[in-house]
Amino acid sequence: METTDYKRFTITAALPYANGPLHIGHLAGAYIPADIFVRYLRLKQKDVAFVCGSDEHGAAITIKAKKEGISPQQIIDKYHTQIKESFEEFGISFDIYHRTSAKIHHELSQEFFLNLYRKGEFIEKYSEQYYDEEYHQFLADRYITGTCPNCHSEGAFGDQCEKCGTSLSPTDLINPISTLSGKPPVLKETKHWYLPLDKYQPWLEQWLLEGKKDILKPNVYGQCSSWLKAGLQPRSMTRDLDWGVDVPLEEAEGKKLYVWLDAPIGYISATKQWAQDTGNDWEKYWKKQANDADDSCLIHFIGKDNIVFHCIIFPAILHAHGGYILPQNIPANEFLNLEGDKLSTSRNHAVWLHEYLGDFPGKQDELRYVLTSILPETSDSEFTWKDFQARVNNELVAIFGNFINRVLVLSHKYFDGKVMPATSLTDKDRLVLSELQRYPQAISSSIEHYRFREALSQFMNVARLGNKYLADEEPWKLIKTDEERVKTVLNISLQIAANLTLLAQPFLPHTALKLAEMLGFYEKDWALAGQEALLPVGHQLNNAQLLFEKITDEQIESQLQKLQAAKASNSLASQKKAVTPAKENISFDQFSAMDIRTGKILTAEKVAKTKKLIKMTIDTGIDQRTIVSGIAEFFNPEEIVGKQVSVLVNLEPREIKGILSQGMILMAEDSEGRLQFVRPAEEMAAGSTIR
Ligand code: B3M
Ligand code: ZN
Repeated sequence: METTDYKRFTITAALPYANGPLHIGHLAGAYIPADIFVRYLRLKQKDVAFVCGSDEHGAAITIKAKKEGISPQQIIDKYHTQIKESFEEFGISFDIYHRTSAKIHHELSQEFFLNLYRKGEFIEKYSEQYYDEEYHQFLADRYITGTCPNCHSEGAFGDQCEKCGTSLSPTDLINPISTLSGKPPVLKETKHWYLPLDKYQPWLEQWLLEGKKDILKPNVYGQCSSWLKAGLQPRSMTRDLDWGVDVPLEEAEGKKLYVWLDAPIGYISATKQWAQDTGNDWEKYWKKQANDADDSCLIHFIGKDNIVFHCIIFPAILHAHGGYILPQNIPANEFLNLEGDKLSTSRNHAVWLHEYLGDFPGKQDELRYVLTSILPETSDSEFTWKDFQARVNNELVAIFGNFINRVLVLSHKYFDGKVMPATSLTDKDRLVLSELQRYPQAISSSIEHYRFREALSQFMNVARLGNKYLADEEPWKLIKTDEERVKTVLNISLQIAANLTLLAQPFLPHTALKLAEMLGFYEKDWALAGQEALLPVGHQLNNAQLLFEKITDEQIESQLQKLQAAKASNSLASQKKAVTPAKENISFDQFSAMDIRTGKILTAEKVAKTKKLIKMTIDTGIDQRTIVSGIAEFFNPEEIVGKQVSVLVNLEPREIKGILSQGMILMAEDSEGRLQFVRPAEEMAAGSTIR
């Protein structure tokens, strides 16, 4: 069954975590594709429920709350509002933007859990988990850090090492530390309820790999088949956390539902809330109907990092619960990068939607247009400000805007803004009109196959068609000699403009509205697209308004500087972040007891069988002595002979690898652990006092 054979659609877009503002990667990942698709379905007169909302549970929220020193509730209230506003500003036309902290969501999630629990679907298992005795709390993966067993770098998390990417479980970490108390956690027994994904494997292989082989995008299919080939394992659906949906069992006091159990149920609870608010029946959009043909077509728009949850875990839960429809397709996008680097919230390497609107007020559609042109539909793609400027100026302004402006201005100039009759069509006219008829079907096909970049370029071909036709016919010259011809040329151009008003709605909703007002044409039925008489003779046009303005070099330059500034402050912040805190104060007497002198390295050699040690003979001005230092990873012995150094000469001698080392050479160590000699700026005689 083709997508648009369905009468009703349930369209979901991934619930963004309410732990930060939205950036262009969010729009390009799930939300612009979903919005184009939904606006198109509505133009096809389909019955659509388009639902989304804030994902307000899980460690993503509690970690942010800890970082900002406020409560999780304050975090979600702050960012839920900001995210909702950003979606509205950019015309992402949800029927409801809900939130998973709502009571209706907690109740539905608990109903799902109890339904599976009472059927005995869950495996109940005890396991040992890290527990922070000072905070009396079990630790979620992200709350435990330690040394990565794979690359031995510090700061690996309980679920993943961000340095080498290895996915870990907390007990893999070397020297684990709780990020709450800063102390080593203890292992404590705890009980959880596991979803037996292995039990559903045969059904998933049939429903997903067999049934959707020709439907899923290759990037989605590939990820699913590798997950299934690796063999599904039971996955815990509960956590020891103090934030989330309570596990509805007496014995589960203090336990919460795993965020990826409750979050997708958020699509259903949002639909329930919407139905309550609008007098609709939510079950039509989620429950299996008496007659399969009446089932709603469920499509999840997501980014590639959510594929397993939407293709495997959530369908398994719906299947185990029973009575629910299953997703017809999950057209996940890949990732968008920015100026050659990954988008990053933590490094502030992003184009934040609320900031974009501050810098480019009223230019939502320009960003929608450029992002749609570069959607990461089959592979990661790249946003650059230069490309943004080029596409706006060379396509929107120079083609689409130019065409509309000309045909409106000339219609007002020559015929008081009225649509004139088209008489005695030339072959060229007929060719243009037959071209015009072809595009709506081409755009439909691209949209229905989730190829939105292609759909947009087909749309722009209609603008190109009009722009070229008007430029070739040159009505501003003809008007002197053949007014009838000009009437025909402008009539045909206006029919193209009216088509653009219809066809623009999925992609550029704000522009479509402006166009509708200028033309006095407010149709919202895709079936009309391609027709050559959408504007009847005599129809009165309204005044022309500028659709797009050029983006200036200065505007682009300031955006690039903003990114540079973020990068610079990041590196400074990372240095500040890595600075070890100051030690306890000492008295002046304690300091003056140290005798530090200038010295010179006379000889240097590596200490055998060690990675870090160099043995040196130092001229301290007082004497020549042997000192051993751990600097071999940063300096070659031959390169330091003759160099000036600062030496603590009254340090008690100590034996290092059998060598008596008499003193210490002062080194500076940066946040990356790199070493540099500390020495006076100018050469000084050995034995000079440093104080
Ligand atoms: N909150 C988004 C993410 O992984 C996640 C999606 C939930 S969709 C039910 O960034
Ligand atoms: Zn690692």
